[in-house]
Amino acid sequence: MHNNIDTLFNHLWDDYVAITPSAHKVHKLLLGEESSDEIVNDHVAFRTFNLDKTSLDKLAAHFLALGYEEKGDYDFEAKKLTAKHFEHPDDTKPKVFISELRVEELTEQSQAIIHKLVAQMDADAVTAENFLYSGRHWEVSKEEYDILLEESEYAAWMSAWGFRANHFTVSVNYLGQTNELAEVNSLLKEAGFVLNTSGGEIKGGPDVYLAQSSTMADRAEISFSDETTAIPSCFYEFAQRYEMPDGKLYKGFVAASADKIFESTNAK
Ligand code: OOG
Ligand code: NI
Repeated sequence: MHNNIDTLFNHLWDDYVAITPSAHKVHKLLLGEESSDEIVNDHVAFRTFNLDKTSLDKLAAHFLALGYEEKGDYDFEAKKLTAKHFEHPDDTKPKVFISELRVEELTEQSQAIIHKLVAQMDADAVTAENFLYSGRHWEVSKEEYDILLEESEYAAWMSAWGFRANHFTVSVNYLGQTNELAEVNSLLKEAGFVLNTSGGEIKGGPDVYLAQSSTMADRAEISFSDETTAIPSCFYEFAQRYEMPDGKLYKGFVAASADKIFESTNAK
């Protein structure tokens, strides 16, 4: 486990940009060349399988040890996912969103593949300091990836990329250039980025105190056991939070919006 939050997020970021080169370009675009401002991170998201060795709670333990607290839970019935979000008492620290695939709800064939992959992982790996950015702990073939992909894009993504930040999220509230998500989206599109349009370019809005958008994932090369090929890697998200009636910014997530954000790793 890490003993320093900022060091952990720096490692997560380095691992993430290595397979998400557009993240650097997004930073440049939103900060402008001259600016010395920094991007504030709204949240970082992780994915996993709900098996003993890899459960959401095992990932969450890394954040609980750093003072994070569990705040909300979410269910995505059709995608067979359960999720929780975590906040730190110091609210300059990014929130954390962790989901897990309910493996037992998949077909026998997909379950067998996932069990075979996770069986290759050392049970102690999950507590290692670098676990949250350690990637995949197994060999997987393109054929297995394709079988999973037919049933669950999430399962396929996990089988290929393993444990790492799935996305970082720009806090639009703290941008210098504009604080409107629609304007951020325009800038992104003018610069040629492809946005996730599932459920509309902007998911949510002032009525649910959270508006979100995201790029479609970059593509990066992955070494399968039988071939090397490019598949969707990670994406970048943008979040604008609104004040609740008590005057405080909403800190939770919105299941209906999240359901669509997951689709940012679909093949375009
Ligand atoms: C997480 C999708 C949900 C959000 O901000 O609602 C999400 C994922 O794609 O793993 O990040
Ligand atoms: Ni997110």
